[in-house]
Amino acid sequence: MRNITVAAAQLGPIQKDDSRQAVVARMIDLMDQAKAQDVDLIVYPELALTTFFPRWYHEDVAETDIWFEREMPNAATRPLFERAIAHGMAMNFGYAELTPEGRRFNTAILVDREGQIVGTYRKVHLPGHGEFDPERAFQHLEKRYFEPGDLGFPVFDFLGGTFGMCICNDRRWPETWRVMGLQGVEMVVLGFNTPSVNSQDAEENLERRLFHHKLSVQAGAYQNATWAVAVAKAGVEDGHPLFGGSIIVNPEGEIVAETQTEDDELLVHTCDLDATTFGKKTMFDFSRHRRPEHYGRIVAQTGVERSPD
Ligand code: CDT
Repeated sequence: MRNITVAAAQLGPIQKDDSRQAVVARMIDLMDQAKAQDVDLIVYPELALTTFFPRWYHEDVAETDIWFEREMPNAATRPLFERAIAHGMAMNFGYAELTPEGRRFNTAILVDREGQIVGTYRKVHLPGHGEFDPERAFQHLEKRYFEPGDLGFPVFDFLGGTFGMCICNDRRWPETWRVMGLQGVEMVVLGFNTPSVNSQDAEENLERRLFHHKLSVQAGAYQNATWAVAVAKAGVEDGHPLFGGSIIVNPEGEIVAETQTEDDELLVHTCDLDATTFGKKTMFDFSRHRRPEHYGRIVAQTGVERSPD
């Protein structure tokens, strides 16, 4: 057995005026609760340090600089790193990254028990739009404020296993999971901020939106025989609701733990990384069963085409 006790540290809403310091204090509180349950790895949401700012339109992208981190750790997040080191706890969280070259990414990091950043991931599948869209009930401007990630989907030797990351909308794309599956991933950690309503379809209900979220994570876990830990930022942020539904999913695709609120809430589960072996050696033994000679379209085209193979 290779047991890892993991905590999904769901965050409730973060308002526009909430300071980084106040958010980090909430994250530390969840970390202390996790320590009391002997957690090895704590996973926080996408853009964990701020409100989900891509809902706000700015003509001048530079006006969003206040939501970005220029270095990590920094003055605001150092207390989080220090507490993690004191607890000997590894962590994962997302934030808006502004590089020294002025590039902007929606980023997540894996931090080891000694507080070292050992893995960086930059969100590849940016949802939404790049210009103000008057047709939508609210904006989702990730394509305006971020570049698509430039690091692919790497996996990392971490806590005695093989770990990967993705962020929010990435979970809906089977390519995300398979690229990590092909590297033998054993646990995928991801954070999300998902609106409870569809800005382009007021009829779509929350039940269906949660179904699509769970369907995506459960399918990704099952089809790649990996654990998955999906963590929400939830609740009403500046009048805009985000759903909860943080889940831990086993390599059979079954939900083994799920949050019940839209507030700060901790889910803890002990995951045996060896539980990934059965699926990887049988149904999803890729080396025996995959037929890549028939998958060329997956990398050759983006949109739908009926041209001959
Ligand atoms: N943050 C994020 O990626 N949210 C998306 C919703 C996009 S709606 C335009 C998601 O896939 O949950």
